[in-house]
Amino acid sequence: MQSLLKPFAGLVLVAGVVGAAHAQSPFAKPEQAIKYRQSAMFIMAQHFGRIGAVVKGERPYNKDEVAKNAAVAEEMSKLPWEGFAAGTDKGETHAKPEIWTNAAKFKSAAEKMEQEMDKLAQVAKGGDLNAVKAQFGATGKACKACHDDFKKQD
Ligand code: ASC
Repeated sequence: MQSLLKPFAGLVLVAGVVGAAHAQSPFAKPEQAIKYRQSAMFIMAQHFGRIGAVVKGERPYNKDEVAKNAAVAEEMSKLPWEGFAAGTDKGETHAKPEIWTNAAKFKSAAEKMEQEMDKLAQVAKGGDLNAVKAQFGATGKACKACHDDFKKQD
């Protein structure tokens, strides 16, 4: 009996590993992962955009307001990535397949954006508008670089 089952032992092991990988996903459905990452990006863009309005002179500079917006954007910048789970490349998404086929490059582009967003939050606390302007530009470049490579154009 044991020898009869042996050929299936590997299969059971693979099934177990695949099952565990799926069980680790915090999302019940792929659509939820997509919505989650888009929601984090949306909130981040809203708060980054409010700083952009100050940078462009469309909104008066208020140190505390900019610092708060930068802190929210920084917190959001940490969230989207777990939403790019396996099997979430299809559906209502602008995600390019390269996110999964070139995962190392995507990870480094994502980390670059997180780092720049973190710097923006630090600089914003300082209250120097010119420094905020410079770091806003650097952060926007990191957003754009990742979008150029990994987001389909609308
Ligand atoms: C934003 C926003 C982005 C980035 C990008 C920067 O405010 O929503 O996606 O900045 O446009 O180039």
